[in-house]
Amino acid sequence: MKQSMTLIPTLREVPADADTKSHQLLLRAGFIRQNSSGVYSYLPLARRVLQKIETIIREEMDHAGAVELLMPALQQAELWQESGRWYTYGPELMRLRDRNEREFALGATHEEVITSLIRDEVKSYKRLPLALYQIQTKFRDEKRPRFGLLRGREFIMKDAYSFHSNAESLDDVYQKMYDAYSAVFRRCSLNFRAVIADSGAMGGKDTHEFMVLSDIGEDTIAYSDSSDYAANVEMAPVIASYEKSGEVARELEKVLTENQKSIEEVSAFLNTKPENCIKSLLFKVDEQFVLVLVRGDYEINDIKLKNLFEAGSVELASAEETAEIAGAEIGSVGPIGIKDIEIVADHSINSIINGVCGANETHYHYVNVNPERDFAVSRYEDLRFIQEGDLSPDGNGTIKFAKGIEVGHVFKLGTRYSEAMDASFLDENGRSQSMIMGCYGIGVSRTLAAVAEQFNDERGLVWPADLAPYQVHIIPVNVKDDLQRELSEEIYQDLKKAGIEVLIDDRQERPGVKFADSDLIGIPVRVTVGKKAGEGIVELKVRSTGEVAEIEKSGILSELKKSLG
Ligand code: 9G3
Repeated sequence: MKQSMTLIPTLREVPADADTKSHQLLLRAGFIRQNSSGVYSYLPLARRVLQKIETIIREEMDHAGAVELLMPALQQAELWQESGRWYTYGPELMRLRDRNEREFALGATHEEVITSLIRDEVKSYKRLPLALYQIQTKFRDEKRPRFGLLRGREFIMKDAYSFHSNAESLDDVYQKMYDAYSAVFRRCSLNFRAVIADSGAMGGKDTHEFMVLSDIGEDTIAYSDSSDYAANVEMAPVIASYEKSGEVARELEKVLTENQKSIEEVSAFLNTKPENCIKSLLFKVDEQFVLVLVRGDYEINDIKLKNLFEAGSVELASAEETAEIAGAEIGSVGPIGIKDIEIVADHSINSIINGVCGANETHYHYVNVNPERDFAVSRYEDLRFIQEGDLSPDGNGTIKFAKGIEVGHVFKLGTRYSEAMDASFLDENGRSQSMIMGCYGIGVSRTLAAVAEQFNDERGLVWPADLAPYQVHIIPVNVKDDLQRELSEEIYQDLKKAGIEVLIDDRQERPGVKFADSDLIGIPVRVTVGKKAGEGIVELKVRSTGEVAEIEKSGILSELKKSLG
């Protein structure tokens, strides 16, 4: 490809609103341009990288036994009403009306569409298992699009769905997809971990997220420093034993704690420690209020709370609701004297003797609080966030945290959609059963950004050979010089004939501009045709290592095969 014929609008300056390295570089190197918030055009270089990522995904999906189809982005509301999600999703689901005022959603995901397709076409267990995938644009009206392609409102996803007559078959395909995802991200040269995740609103049980380790990741991974245990911090279980101090229980006492609200303030004021305090927070779980207790040095994990109650929504009670129910402001709430509200506690409460808690009276706390003596708890559960230094849930080593970018997510869905939408089959005994489903997603455009985030240096992008938009970048230093222009053209033709993807910078630009652009774009190998063109000598430079070598024209191909691996 001649650079004078394509569109690579590089920028000198760093765009002000670009908030991460990959976003800055993809803009500056002329890979993407923003159309509106969270909506981008993929310019020719980005399109070529996407194509390579998609090819890797197709190869691994096909190898896993999945078959590609393409579903509509325009999805009739009736399908989402059948699954119930028309009513549970808010403004994030983009909706529109057609010319006849009929309601549609722009596809945020395709469980409803694929289930409605399969329920019409598959009736017998003999046709199962079936695994179908597509690579398609998704729409989600994110409240805060950011980080360029990492969190967009329109993005490219590979989404796959599998249908089974029994759980073993789902387990088999789930494992095949899990292995396929590992292969995809390995072939994309990404530093990733498969982590145990929370299935959230998707229902079902097993689910794993594929996380690319990155400081700008929005998810926190809890991983063991001595085993391959890794989980999304939202769901990592806590296996902790809380030793009780041997002290004798003292008499309960109410004390004035004027304007002391936070655990830190109260414990300091009362000359004790946060781990001796009972943090009490009122939550609204679906429509009922629940008082949740956790030791003062820990945080309540609202995802665990939601899963415990199998709730649709969990949120902190407002200050007004708290005042009305506990008769005090949020910093003075406690379990003693609370009426008609269920009280659940994290196991960590068990270690407290002569502790501190809110007195349900603003500016007052109790000291010498002893659980079970001074208040009853309906259930002790694992309700806290795991912390660094905790024992790893697999018993091996201790937990450390890392930030991750979620690039893939695999789910065992069970019959959540097939029951809601009546996708059933006749089993070998002629009995009608709901199909068992799995679903599997890869953020394709997000993967491109994750690669850009992982592979760059101070001069620009540094694409891994298998994903680069081109393999070789030919730079004639001065296109007005006949020798340089002709030799560059000759090498360009030779490489194309040899099946190498080559970009030639045939623009009439100063050498400095060409080299800066070439570093920015990040093509793995550069061939510079300069002063020694007359002797048939060119310079080869490997972008990732900076290694340079002078090569005879005749030796270029063999050299390139080495550099490109
Ligand atoms: C929506 C909106 C946002 C959503 C969803 C639905 C996330 C939604 C979860 C999934 C589950 C799997 C198939 C591929 C793999 C992931 N955000 N999810 O369902 F309407 Cl607005 O997408 N879907």
